[in-house]
Amino acid sequence: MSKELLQDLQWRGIIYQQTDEEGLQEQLEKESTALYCGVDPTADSMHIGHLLPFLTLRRFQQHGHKPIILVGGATGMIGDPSGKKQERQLQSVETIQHNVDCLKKQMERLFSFEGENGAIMTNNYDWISSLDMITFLRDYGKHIGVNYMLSKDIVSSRLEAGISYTEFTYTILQAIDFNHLYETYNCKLQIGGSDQWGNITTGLEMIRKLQGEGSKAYGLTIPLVTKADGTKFGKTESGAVWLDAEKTTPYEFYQFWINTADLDTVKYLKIFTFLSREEIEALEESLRTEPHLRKAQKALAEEMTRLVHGQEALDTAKNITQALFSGDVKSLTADEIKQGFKDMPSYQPENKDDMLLVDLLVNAKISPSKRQAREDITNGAISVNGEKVTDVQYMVTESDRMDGQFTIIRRGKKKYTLIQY
Ligand code: 485
Repeated sequence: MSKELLQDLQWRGIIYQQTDEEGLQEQLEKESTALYCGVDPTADSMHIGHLLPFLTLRRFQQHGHKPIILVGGATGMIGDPSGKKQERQLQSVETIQHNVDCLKKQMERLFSFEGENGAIMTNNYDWISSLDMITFLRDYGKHIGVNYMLSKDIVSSRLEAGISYTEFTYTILQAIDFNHLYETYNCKLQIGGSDQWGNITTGLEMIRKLQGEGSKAYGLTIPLVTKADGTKFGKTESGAVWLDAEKTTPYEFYQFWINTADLDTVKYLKIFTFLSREEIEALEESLRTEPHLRKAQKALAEEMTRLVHGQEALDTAKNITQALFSGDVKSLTADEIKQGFKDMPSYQPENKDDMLLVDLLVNAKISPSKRQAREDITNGAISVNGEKVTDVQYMVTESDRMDGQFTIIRRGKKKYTLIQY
């Protein structure tokens, strides 16, 4: 069973580095194994960059292993120097606590906590905050050599720019976590992004020292997600792609995935979705023989939106996409309009008076001049709430307001503007 799991992870391209490939294979075949991945509460939401290690935890869970999710209430107060060129700004205790609560809620949606191998949620504040200085130095610090720490890429790459004693110590805290979870849940494996290799191996060192040479634990890292065009994955013009629907609406989330380049789509289907090898290979074939249908991108966007936001939000996102594409926007609800038009041009008239469409087009900067506005109308380039208007005397009135507050103007095929009263 677990042979299949590791083979599947290999096929999907989810494995970057492993500390002991054969040992781990044996361990996973032998018994249901507890494994963990941690995240620090640096923000009140995860973004899609965080998703991959946690989806990987879920793949282990599907194969009978036990996932432990760790939210770093303590480590978040220190700041992981991994991958950071500069010292981090400390966050307030209140902010960190708020972020911990938000991240926990997001995790609850991603995992099943029921049954024998149900997920476990932990917070390292529970065991690290009560550690006193003397115990820290005698029981843990003593086992990790400074030379060993200095030799890690993370630290050596920061020596020139500078690194505080605080951030330098971070890796020991994460090592204490691994040892704690090893003792408490018999947790034998830690996974994380490739930047976590140093922290994971420090944990293995700590376990070896504290649990004896006979102890066995493993580390596995996941590659950084790349894009074929060389730009950074997970960013749009408006910033990171968040899992929180308030920050990135399900419609924007859906759009992000559906706009995946052909060259990246199969890779993302493999690493992010739970579609089977057969399903993904069929989509790959479709991408090759009928790319204009964008079946693979659609499947990717549907799977990811359903996974993170649920079926209902996916239906809404598809509805908005379809309406904006066909121009038939009349059926949209107020919530759908808000989501769909979040990043589109909008205009707020000074008052709610009736207005000549020509004037509205100019005021909202949809047409550059009155003359052009009249021309646009007579040419049939303008529609109001999805209906073409060709009368230059057309008055925009209360009856043109959807839900009493929105008028949607379209110029040409794609250029939408939202008039908000
Ligand atoms: O015991 C642990 C305590 C904290 C952490 C892990 C184990 C968090 C870790 N040090 C960290 O900083 N992770 C990043 C974060 O929190 O944003 C990212 C990693 C990325 C991937 C992701 O978390 O940079 O590679 O592991 C889940």
